[in-house]
Amino acid sequence: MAKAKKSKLKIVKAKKAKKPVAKKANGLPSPSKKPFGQAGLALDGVRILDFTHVQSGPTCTQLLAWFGADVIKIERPGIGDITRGQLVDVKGADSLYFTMLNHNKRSITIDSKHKKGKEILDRLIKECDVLVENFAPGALDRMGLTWEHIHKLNPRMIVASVKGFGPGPYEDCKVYENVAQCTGGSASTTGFRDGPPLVTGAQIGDSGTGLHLALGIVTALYQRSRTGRGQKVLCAMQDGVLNLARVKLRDQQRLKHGPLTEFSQYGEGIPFGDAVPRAGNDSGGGQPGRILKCKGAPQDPNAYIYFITQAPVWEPICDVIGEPTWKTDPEYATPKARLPKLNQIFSRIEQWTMTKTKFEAMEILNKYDIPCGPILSMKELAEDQSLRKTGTVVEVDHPKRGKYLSVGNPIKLSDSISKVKRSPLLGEHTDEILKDVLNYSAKEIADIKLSGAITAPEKKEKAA
Ligand code: CAO
Repeated sequence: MAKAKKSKLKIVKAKKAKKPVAKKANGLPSPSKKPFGQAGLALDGVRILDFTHVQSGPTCTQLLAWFGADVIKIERPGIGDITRGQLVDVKGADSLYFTMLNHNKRSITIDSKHKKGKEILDRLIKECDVLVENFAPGALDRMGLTWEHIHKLNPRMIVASVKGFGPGPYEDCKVYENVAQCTGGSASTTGFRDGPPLVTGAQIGDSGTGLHLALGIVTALYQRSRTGRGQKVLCAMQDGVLNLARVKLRDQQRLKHGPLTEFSQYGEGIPFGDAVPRAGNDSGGGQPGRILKCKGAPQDPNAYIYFITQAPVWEPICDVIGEPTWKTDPEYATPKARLPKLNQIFSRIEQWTMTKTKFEAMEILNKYDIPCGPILSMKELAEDQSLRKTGTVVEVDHPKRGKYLSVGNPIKLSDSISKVKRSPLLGEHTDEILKDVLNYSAKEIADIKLSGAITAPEKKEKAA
């Protein structure tokens, strides 16, 4: 692992990591005496050269930073990650797009095409454990940072990349979120049967692939602890989306053996084609489910609840909705008998849900273990106190924009601290990294500044 050095963010605390684990009399480690999530930093001592931008790569390196890796984000002088200036809400401040994807990182500006910039990057490669990038295909090589070059400088280096596609006909294409959703099988299976394909709001192409990449990186680090060798890690966005849509590939194969009986269209007598159709809000788990109106709908666009008619709780469902005879009536008593009547059954259940708010319905149904979930708006999630308590929604303070909300680390480790720290300003840690990580002297740093390798062109003119 890279040597831990001092940083203003104090992400790396090498001393703590080296403390021996307390042993019980039988020689086995004792559980930590610290409260949940306070015992240390899981990735303490891991240093990441973060060459990522936009969303997919930054999602990955933010997760690693939350677990305690020292993430050094390389940005283009004067410009930085393009998202700093995208969807700006507070003039003069980094956008929420950027701040919410780059917590706990340090920022250094380096022109990677400048001779001196290349020299700095080479020194960073020797000091880091992992290089993460999501440039367009070939861009890293064009900077001179080929796998061979990197591996020669640091054979332990793991080089992790997000690309739109894996090797194949589209491997040279640039890809954004919705392109990945469309090419990974999500869009063709999302939406209603009689409408066009739909993309989802969850960023399964970008953030989903970033998550996959983070797993690839920690797995490669684990393997390196045995082999001593770095390796390449590649996550293609198309592959990531397809992985998340795997139940639809399941259904594609089931189609050969007959209609998909849990789909509404089966009950409506509409024949299936040769590809998995869009299922609307039908549940994909084999237990029929729908989104139903609650009190306040449709004026309130989120007064809805997801309701699953799970077979084991069919009897309580009948009691709750006031149809006790359906428990024994052969027309309704078995899942098979119900399949052709799902529209009628759900419309009866909706008559009941419309008499309750989504929260009242949730409370009643949960007493009987009837699976359901209110449709929560972003406003409701932002105000949810239980999510604040667990750190899943956090308030962060930023010197230029003030307080804002973010999603914290959704992965909770009982022994690892996961404190969310604000994103860095562009180049905020340039001097600190040159000095503390790369051991450049004050004179060398001054020369580097004059060279134009770490400053934007207009600043270079002023200095000259
Ligand atoms: N110094 C100098 N040049 C730099 C630099 C730095 N610090 N950082 C980046 N650049 C240069 C790159 O070298 C590249 O130059 P060349 O084209 O001359 O090689 C140039 O900036 C643009 O890089 P790019 O092609 O990656 O960026 P783009 O805005 O044109 O494309 C994107 C963006 C996302 C479509 C593309 O990067 C991509 O397809 N990435 C892989 C898939 C991916 O992650 N998509 C998710 C996007 S949303 O999360």
